[in-house]
Amino acid sequence: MTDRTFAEDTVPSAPGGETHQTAGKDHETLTTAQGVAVADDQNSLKVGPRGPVALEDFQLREKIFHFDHERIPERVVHARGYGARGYFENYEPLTDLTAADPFSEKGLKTPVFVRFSTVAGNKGSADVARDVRGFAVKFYTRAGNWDLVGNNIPVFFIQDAVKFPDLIHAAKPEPDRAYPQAQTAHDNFWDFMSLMPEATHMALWIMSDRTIPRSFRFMEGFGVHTFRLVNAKGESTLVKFHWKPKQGLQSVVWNEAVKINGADPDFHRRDLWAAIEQGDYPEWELGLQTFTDADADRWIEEYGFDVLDATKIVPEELVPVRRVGKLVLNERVENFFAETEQVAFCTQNVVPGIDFTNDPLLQGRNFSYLDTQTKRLGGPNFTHIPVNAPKCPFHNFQQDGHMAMHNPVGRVNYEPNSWGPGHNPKENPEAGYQSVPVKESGAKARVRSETFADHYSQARQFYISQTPEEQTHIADAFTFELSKVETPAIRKRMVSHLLNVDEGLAKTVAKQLRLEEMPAPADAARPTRQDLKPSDALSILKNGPNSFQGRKVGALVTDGVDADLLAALMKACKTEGTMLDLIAPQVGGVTDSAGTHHDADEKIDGGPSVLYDAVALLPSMDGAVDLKKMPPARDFVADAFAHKKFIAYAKAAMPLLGKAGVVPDDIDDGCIELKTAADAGAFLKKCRALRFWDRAA
Ligand code: HDE
Repeated sequence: MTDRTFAEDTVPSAPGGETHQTAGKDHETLTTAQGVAVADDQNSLKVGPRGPVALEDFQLREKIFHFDHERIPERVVHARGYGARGYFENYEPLTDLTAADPFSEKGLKTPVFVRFSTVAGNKGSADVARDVRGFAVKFYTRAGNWDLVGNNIPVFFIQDAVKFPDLIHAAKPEPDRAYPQAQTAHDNFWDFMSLMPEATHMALWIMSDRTIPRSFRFMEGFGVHTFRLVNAKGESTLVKFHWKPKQGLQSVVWNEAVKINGADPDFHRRDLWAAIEQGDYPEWELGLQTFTDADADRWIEEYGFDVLDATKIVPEELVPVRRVGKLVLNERVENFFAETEQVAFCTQNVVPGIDFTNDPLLQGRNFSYLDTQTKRLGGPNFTHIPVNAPKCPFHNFQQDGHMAMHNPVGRVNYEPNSWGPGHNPKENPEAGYQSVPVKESGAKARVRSETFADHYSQARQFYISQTPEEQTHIADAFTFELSKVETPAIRKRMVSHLLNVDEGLAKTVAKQLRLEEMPAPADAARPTRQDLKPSDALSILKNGPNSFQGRKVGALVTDGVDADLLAALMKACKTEGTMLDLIAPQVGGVTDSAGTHHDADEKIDGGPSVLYDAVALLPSMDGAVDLKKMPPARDFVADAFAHKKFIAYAKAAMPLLGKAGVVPDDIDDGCIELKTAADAGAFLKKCRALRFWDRAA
């Protein structure tokens, strides 16, 4: 062995030229899976240095065999996801409503694992695809695991689980051509949607900015179905679950989403990782809408929706959301595969105090999740994997199967038995799970309840609850997606449904598609109600944070950047709780006007403005001349302006702004000149509005 030096590192090297790092005081000895120490991990066992590899090389075979088996089937839906650990803290005992353990005591902290996901894309697809986001929470309660497997949208596409395979087949890449990936903008999807009027409400939600969230941290979550809470006396209340982000709601705009996916396909996972690493722990409040069976029956008459129909919401104006506790994500996973990939959520995982309703979608899910985990994780013992195992004591006679980690100890593995105590669990009528004794009767039939037949009223209510900008985004999203549909009849059919939602929306989409003639409105099973009032809770922009905390500013800097302005911006960002990235022509950084060196976080090509919530342009005069010649620098400015971001600029940046198409006449109240250090604080205050929506298109 001889030592070779690579920059500042010295590495032992063999005559064949390969490097060998060896165990010593800082590093333990590498072993095989059987625990046998490995002497050389660089070379397979050969007959002579240039000879064949010996089959007896168990070390090589074991290593490659294990590698060959590294993948497990990806989830059939929600394949791309990102998880974190945390806790749920209960505000007040809710024992009048439910016996569920997490709600039993004031201040009780229940550990949780949360996995966010997209639905349609494969495991390696981009984060900011237009898609529903999964919001799945596993509560490790003292009474067993409770999984609340929700989405970031409170309604779903279909009313009956039997249509789920069709929905997903239609959304995923088309089977002959195997594209498009992670996109609903294709014929099969809109063909299906336009033949399923029950999906219209969901169509409005997925064409809204809800499906292009700025981050997992800035989106809501919903249990979607109506569940039951049950107290110790066996009295039950119907409930809808909501997660409200303490950080406020925020989405990106579509043109940004398209560019983010190229610049940083891991935008959302990187954001969650960074927030937790920096100690800026994301939080959500759990909200409950509780109501009685009598309320639910009355709403069928009054408003025409059935709480068992997952394509409907219970408007917050009808039943306010009561905030009962908070979810805090404060620990990233140690290993992505062990936790995020292997976590197995099952809707049927409930604990005493929580029960199901007859929502046919929920009932179907209760079969699907257990079934899919068995396939994905290779057998029935996936509950033995640490991320899935309860954190409370558990005892049963389940045994054997692939990878069994907990087998019965001792002689007894059946019940009843006549053996004494010790590894001999028995049923417990007091603590055991009791189903609510709801009376059920009826003729067996494959039938859809007529109370599910209103397909358009709540879709209209959603649309009229949006701000004008949000309505424009919805129309543009329909236009984009339907423009990717090759079959004109499908475009037309979809517009026929939009006519039942809002005539203005349908007309805009038809015009933007350049439809030759307007179709007649789709024949509706029930007429659209015009009397449902707008609900502010349904809009993102009406629920903004009025804070810039947890957001990110990108500052474009060059050598000679004004040291005072940069220092002021750094200080203002810190005060506001905002992250700041320095973007420079070279990753090695810049020297400011006072001669201080600053490392760059990104080279300009790798840090486009779409990755930031607001930007600052702080070149020196000479620097601006250089930046003007760089297309990525021009895009940085032009995109930030087009995406209605707040822009802080030093006077020296004017030529760059001009070259990017932002002429002095365009400078509006969303563009803030940093003349003195004091202006940095004013800029960040403005940023609390997140975007300057008044900017002319
Ligand atoms: Fe899922 N869904 N789903 N789903 N779902 C899965 O389970 C299914 C539905 C949701 O991060 C699968 O572990 C059926 C509604 C989330 O691991 C599978 C139906 C809602 C996740 C499955 C639905 C969801 C899944 C695939 C119609 C919102 C990811 C892999 C009856 C309330 C969980 C897996 C994670 C995952 C089936 C509808 C949310 C195949 C049959 C409605 C967040 O079991």
